[in-house]
Amino acid sequence: MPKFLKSTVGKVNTTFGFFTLTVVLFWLKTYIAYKTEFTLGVKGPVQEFILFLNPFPTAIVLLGIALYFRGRLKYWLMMIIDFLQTSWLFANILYYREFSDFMSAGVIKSSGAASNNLGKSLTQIIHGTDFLVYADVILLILLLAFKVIRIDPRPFKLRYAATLTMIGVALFAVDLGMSEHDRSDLLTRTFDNNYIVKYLGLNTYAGYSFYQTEKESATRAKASSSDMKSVLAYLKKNQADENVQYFGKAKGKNVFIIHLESFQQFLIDYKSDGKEVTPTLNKFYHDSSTLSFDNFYHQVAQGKTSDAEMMMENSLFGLPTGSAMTQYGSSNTFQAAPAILSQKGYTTAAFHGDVASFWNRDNAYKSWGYNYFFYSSYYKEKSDYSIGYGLKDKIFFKDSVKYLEQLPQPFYAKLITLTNHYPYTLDKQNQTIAKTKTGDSTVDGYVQTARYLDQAFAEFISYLKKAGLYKNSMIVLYGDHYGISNNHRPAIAELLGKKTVTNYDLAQFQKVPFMIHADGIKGGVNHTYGGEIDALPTIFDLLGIKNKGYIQFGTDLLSKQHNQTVAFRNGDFVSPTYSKIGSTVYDSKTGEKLTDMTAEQKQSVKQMQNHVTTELSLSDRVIQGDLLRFYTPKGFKKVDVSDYSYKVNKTLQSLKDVQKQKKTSVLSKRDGKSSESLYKTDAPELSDSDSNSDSSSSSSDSSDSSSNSDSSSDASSNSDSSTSSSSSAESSSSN
Ligand code: GP9
Ligand code: MN
Repeated sequence: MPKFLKSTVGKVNTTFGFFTLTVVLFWLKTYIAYKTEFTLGVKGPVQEFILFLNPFPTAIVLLGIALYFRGRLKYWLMMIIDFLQTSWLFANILYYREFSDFMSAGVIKSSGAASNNLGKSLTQIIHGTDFLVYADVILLILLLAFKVIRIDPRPFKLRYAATLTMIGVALFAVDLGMSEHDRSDLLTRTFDNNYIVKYLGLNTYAGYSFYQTEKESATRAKASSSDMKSVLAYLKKNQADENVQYFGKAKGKNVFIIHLESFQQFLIDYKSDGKEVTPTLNKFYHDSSTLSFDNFYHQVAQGKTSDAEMMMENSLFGLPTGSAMTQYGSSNTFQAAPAILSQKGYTTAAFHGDVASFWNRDNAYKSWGYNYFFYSSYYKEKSDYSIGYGLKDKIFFKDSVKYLEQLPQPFYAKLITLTNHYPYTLDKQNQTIAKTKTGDSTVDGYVQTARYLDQAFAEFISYLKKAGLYKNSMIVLYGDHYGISNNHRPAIAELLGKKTVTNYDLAQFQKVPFMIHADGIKGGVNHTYGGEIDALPTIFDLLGIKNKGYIQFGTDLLSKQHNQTVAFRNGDFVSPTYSKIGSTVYDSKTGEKLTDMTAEQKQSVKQMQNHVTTELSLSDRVIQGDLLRFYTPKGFKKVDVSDYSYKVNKTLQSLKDVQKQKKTSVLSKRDGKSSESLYKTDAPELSDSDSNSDSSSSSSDSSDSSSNSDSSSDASSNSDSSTSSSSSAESSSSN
C-alpha cells in the first residue's frame, strides 16, 4: 500500500479520524437520499450548494456529543447517535414515498387521526433496498467489533471537542443565513416541510417539527370544553339571521369556488393603456345574475393563500403569525365547507397546479373533508406548461376538466389559480397587454398576468356553458389577497392616479373581489362592508344551509344583522363609518384623519375595536386549542382523515367506481363521452402538434405523470429563488 494511503487509513484508528469517517458517510447517504428519494425542488447553484452543505452542521454537532465522553464509550455513543439519525432518515424515506411529505412529530406522537393509517400501508411501501441506509452504521460497527478499526482509548481533548461543536454551529449559521437570504421568513411563515429540509436539512427539520408540535400540544392540553362555552356565547350574540329573500336560492346547484390568485378589486373595470385589463371578469361582475361586493376586504396575514382558504371555507381567521393550515391543518378537528357539503350529498374536490404539500394542503384538505384533491401530479407537465409556482392558468383550467367531468353532481369544486402571482412574470407569447409604466418592476407586470387570468377564466366559463354546467352551478369568485404590497407606495399612487397614498388609501387597497353568480338570483353591486371571514355564511345562505350551530366567525353579507366592521388580522379595521389603521382613526366617508373626536365617536370606535379584538382572539383560541374537538354541530359527522387518500392511482380508481354508483357526473350524462373536446383554449403551449394527444390524454396518462411531480416542485422553488431578492420586503408588508 502506498505510504500516503497507509497513513490516511491509519488515521481511522484515531478518534478524530473515525469521527470524520462517520460524519462523511452520514452526509453521503443523506445527500444521496435527498437526490433520489425526495422531491425537494432544488433550483439554481445557491440552492444546490445549500443542499450539499446542510447535512454537515447537525451531523457534526450531534455526533460530536460523543466526543465529550471517555474511552470506548465515545465510540459506541457515536454509533447510537448515528443509528438514531439514520432511523429518522429511514422513516422519512418510507413516509415520503406514501405521502409526498416529511413525517412530522405530530404523526409520531399521535396514533390516531394524524397517523394516516401509516401502519397498514408500511408493508406495501417498504423496499428491501431501503435498509441500505443502515449499511454504513452496520459496517462501522462490524469494523469496530472485529477490530479492523482500532478504538482509540485516549480521551479526546475537551477543547478539540468544543472546537468541533463550534464548527458545527458556525456551519449551521452559514446554512441558515444563506437560506434566509434565498427564502426569507423560512421558519416563521411555515410554508412547506419540503422547504425546511431543502434548506436546513432533515435533522433540523426534526427539531423544528418537535418544537412546533410541543408548542401546539401545550396549548391544546390547556384548552378544555369550557373554553368552547365563551365561543358559543359570543356566537350566540353575534351570528346573524339569514336573508329570506336569498335563502336557498341556489340550493342543489353545483358550487364553483374560483380562487383568483393575488387579485385586487381595483383591477375590476380598471383600464391600462386605454384598455380594460380584465374584460371578462368585468362583464361577470356587472352581470344581472351576479351578486358583486365592492367593499370586500382580504384579511390575511403571513399565511397568505392559506389564510384566505381557512377563512373562505371555515369562517375561522388565520393566525397572527405562520399558517394555521400548516401548523394545525393535519391534527385539528375542523367542520369545513367541504365536509359539511359532502355530508349533504355533494362531491367535493380541490384543484391546484402546485405540489400537494404547499401550505400543507395534502393534510389540511383531508381534515376539511375534501373527497378529492387534484394537484400537480394529476396534470401533464412540460417545461413550458409551468411558470412560478406551477401550471399556467389556461392549461390548469383546461386540464382540470377531465377530472371535473367525473365528479357526481351536485359537486363543490374549488379551483385555485396560480399565474397571477408575484413576481408577475409571463412569457412573451402569453402577453396580450402592455406592462404599466410605473417604473417599479415588481408592479408593472401585474396587469399582464391579471389579463392572462381573465382570459383563462373566459375559456373556462365558455366551457361551462357548453357543458351545461353554467346554468346549474353557483359560481363564486374571490381574490385571496393583495398582489401589490404596501411597500410599493409610489407605484400604487400612480396606478390609482393619485399624487400620494395615505395609510387610509392603502387600507382601501386591500379590497378584493367577491362575486357570486347563479341563474335566478338577483344580482347587482352590493356595497356592504365585509371580508373573507363572511364568505362562508353568505354562501350557505344561498345554498339554503343555516349557519347557526356551526362555529363560524363571519356573518352573512346579505343579512340585515351583518356586522360591517371588517377586522384586519393585525387588529386594525375598516367600516362604513370609521376605520382604524395603526393608532389613527379615519372618517371612512372622507378618508380624512379624525383628530378631535367627540366622546360619542370615541365610544363607537372603542366598541368596534372591542368587537375586532374579541373575534380575532376567540378564533385563535378555537384553532390553537383545537376547540372544535369539543363541539360537533347537530347532524354533522366528525371527519376521519384516514378515510381520505389523494394518491393518484387510488383517486383514479375511485373516480371510475363512483361513475357506476352515481350516474350524475357530466361524463355519465354524456354516456361516457368526454366533454374535453368542448374546451377551447388559445394557450400557445398546447397549439403544437402534440396538443391533440394532450387533450385526448386519458386518466392513465396522468397517473404516469405522478412521477413528474418533480418538475412542478422545481417550478415552485424556481419562483422562490427568482423572487428571493425582494421577497423579504414583500412578505414583511402588512395591511
Ligand atoms: C402556492 C400558492 C401560492 O401553492 O397557493 O401561495 P401564496 O404565496 O399566494 O400564499
Ligand atoms: Mn395567494
